Amino acid sequence: MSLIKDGTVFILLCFCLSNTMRAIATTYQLDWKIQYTDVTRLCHTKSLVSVNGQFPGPTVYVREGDTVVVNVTNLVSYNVTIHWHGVRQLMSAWADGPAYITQCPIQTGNSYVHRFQVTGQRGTLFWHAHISWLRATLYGAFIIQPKQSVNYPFSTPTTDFPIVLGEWWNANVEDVIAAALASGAGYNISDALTINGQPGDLYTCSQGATTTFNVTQGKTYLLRVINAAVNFQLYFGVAGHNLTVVEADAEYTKPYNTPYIVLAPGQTTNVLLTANQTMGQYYMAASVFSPAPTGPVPFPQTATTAILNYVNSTSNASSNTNGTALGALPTFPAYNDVQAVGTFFQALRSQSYSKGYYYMDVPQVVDEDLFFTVGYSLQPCPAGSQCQGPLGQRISASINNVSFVEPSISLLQAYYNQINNVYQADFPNEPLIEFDYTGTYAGGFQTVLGTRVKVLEFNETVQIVFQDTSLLFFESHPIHLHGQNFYVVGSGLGSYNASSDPLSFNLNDPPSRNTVSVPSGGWAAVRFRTTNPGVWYMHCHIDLHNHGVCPWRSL
Ligand SMILES: *[C@@H]1O[C@H](CO)[C@@H](O)[C@H](O)[C@H]1NC(C)=O
Ligand SMILES: *[C@@H]1O[C@H](CO)[C@@H](O)[C@H](O)[C@H]1NC(C)=O
Ligand SMILES: *[C@@H]1O[C@H](CO)[C@@H](O)[C@H](O)[C@H]1NC(C)=O
Ligand SMILES: *[C@@H]1O[C@H](CO)[C@@H](O)[C@H](O)[C@H]1NC(C)=O
Ligand SMILES: *[C@@H]1O[C@H](CO)[C@@H](O)[C@H](O)[C@H]1NC(C)=O
Ligand SMILES: *[C@@H]1O[C@H](CO)[C@@H](O)[C@H](O)[C@H]1NC(C)=O
Ligand SMILES: *[C@@H]1O[C@H](CO)[C@@H](O)[C@H](O)[C@H]1NC(C)=O
Ligand SMILES: *[C@@H]1O[C@H](CO)[C@@H](O)[C@H](O)[C@H]1NC(C)=O
Ligand SMILES: *[C@@H]1O[C@H](CO)[C@@H](O)[C@H](O)[C@H]1NC(C)=O
Ligand SMILES: *[C@@H]1O[C@H](CO)[C@@H](O)[C@H](O)[C@H]1NC(C)=O
Ligand SMILES: *[C@@H]1O[C@H](CO)[C@@H](O)[C@H](O)[C@H]1NC(C)=O
Ligand SMILES: *[C@@H]1O[C@H](CO)[C@@H](O)[C@H](O)[C@H]1NC(C)=O
Ligand SMILES: [Cu+2]
Repeated sequence: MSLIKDGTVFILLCFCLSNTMRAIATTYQLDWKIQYTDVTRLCHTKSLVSVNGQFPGPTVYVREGDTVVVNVTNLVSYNVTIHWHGVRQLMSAWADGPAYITQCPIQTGNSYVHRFQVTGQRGTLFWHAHISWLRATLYGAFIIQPKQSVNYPFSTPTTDFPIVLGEWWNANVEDVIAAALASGAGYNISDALTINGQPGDLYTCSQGATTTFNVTQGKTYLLRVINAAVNFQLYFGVAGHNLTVVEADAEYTKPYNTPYIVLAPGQTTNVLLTANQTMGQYYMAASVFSPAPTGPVPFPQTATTAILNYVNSTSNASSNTNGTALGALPTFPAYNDVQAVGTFFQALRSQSYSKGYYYMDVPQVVDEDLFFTVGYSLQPCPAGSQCQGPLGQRISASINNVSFVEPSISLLQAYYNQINNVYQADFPNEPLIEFDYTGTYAGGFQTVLGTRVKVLEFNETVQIVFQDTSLLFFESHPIHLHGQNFYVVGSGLGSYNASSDPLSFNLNDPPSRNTVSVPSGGWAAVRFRTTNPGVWYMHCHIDLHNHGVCPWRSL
């Protein structure tokens, strides 16, 4: 079966590719065994795919400038790869990890050594599997501390808490996606959302195990929030407390005070929390933002929770449930509040930090001007199968009407060794057929299948406008770029207007991100300079749109 995805791939030409390292600070040597381990949630025990038997996987702490060497050995029956999400992989494309883009999958019994230097970034990222749906259980935090000589651009917090948001299926996730692909029927949504692997108090069989974070009254904490969910954008907040956003996707932001944050899958956000409320226990929670406007959409309805627990360090007594707030959840906008989510994302601003190591390079002039429609489409049923999507077909996803077909060897290998007929370097710069992208659509729903890449020269400035389309229905697609961040210079609802919208672009202090949440029924514009030679995948981080067809929701 061919895999039909909404991704494309950039190839940056320059120098020769190399995976050798520059001057070494500390080198971390990690030995990761991909193995089965039994885990019980919601009173269901299953054997899941883990790193070294840990679920969620290990948190990797490094410092900017460090070198990381990870020997990944596959001891399970699935093909596996591991991706370092948001890590720039400067001159180390071979270590990036997406299957069939920069490497062939690691087959059972084999090992693959990732070697890369963490350079020019600091903050919270994560790692996850990058093949099929294995990242549902193969994920963990990747935390880059600033260089020893450099302070945060905010008061140093008392301590930090990685808060990794995820999804739990009682079933084997590979069976879930395989069933969806084989039948063409809808996929089974997850049974729970999780915080650090735990569903929390609102889910059955989960109360005793709810993640608890102890705090001391008056102190300030850094919450490193990571959306490692497979298919959903999430709201996150803490009852009775405001959050101050200070970093997103491992780039500092200007401090932004807000009662809640929003993260697309693939996004990370650091927030400061001051524990200055009455002694007690307070729920932190995450719940789904899903803007599809065509009626109720399937998503986990119950919020995942963890507990912020004020502890009296004098008496060592936990405040337990006597606090006033336990029971109250943080307040979020409606599950489909596109406006509120847009307001949140648009409020983020880069923090230019002038202590000699951080610079901003927002392209003021554009060499490559690209316009990419992102959206749903349909594919015929595979021969002999029954599809239950719209018009008796199956839903797929595409960019500029091209659905990405996985090659059989990695594109980086094909590029590096000049192997022909693996990909075509003709990805369209704009849709071949112009239409009213957010208006009524009367054309065909099928796409062009292909392994088509866009080739960019080194040190070019690139603008990409991502335009959601009305094909089938609107969606907020989180588009993720490997290899480097981009600046999100603008966004809006409706169809992008190339003459009026650029006038309101923020070319001064836009946030630098690796994943942009394209507004549902709207557009987002990003700019970047091509700084990193390699082959870099760009795709929607809703895995359903990045794995084969997605024949879910019928209309
Ligand atoms: C990686 O780990 C495997 C399994 O333990 C081992 O056989 C292999 O030699 C290791 N590779 C390197 C380069 O250390
Ligand atoms: C695993 O990867 C190998 C090498 O790319 C490929 O030949 C094989 O078909 C893959 N297996 C599955 C189950 O996808
Ligand atoms: C999906 O859910 C249905 C209904 O609960 C169940 O019968 C089926 O076994 C599930 N499929 C998988 C692959 O978990
Ligand atoms: C949160 O911030 C809002 C707006 O600045 C303010 O009105 C509110 O009192 C704050 N809440 C807390 C708990 O600090
Ligand atoms: C708690 O701390 C926040 C952030 O510093 C501040 O905005 C808020 O006013 C404080 N609230 C109280 C009750 O002190
Ligand atoms: C902590 O416990 C001590 C001893 O019981 C008590 O005197 C103090 O008031 C408590 N502090 C807070 C903030 O509750
Ligand atoms: C509180 O716990 C700490 C660490 O366990 C211990 O050193 C300290 O003596 C305890 N204080 C009290 C008042 O029990
Ligand atoms: C939090 O504090 C309570 C009470 O002191 C203690 O029993 C518990 O082990 C602590 N939990 C964590 C995660 O540190
Ligand atoms: C909490 O309240 C219960 C019932 O009012 C009481 O028995 C218990 O001692 C209280 N615990 C604390 C730590 O104050
Ligand atoms: C996509 O391409 C197919 C095949 O050429 C065509 O039928 C369809 O109309 C195109 N759709 C769009 C939205 O351009
Ligand atoms: C990239 O281009 C800019 C502007 O043209 C130039 O200043 C800079 O030196 C170039 N950088 C490299 C690495 O070539
Ligand atoms: C785009 O904006 C310009 C300038 O405001 C306006 O004249 C034009 O009609 C707009 N185009 C569309 C398609 O709305
Ligand atoms: Cu998508």
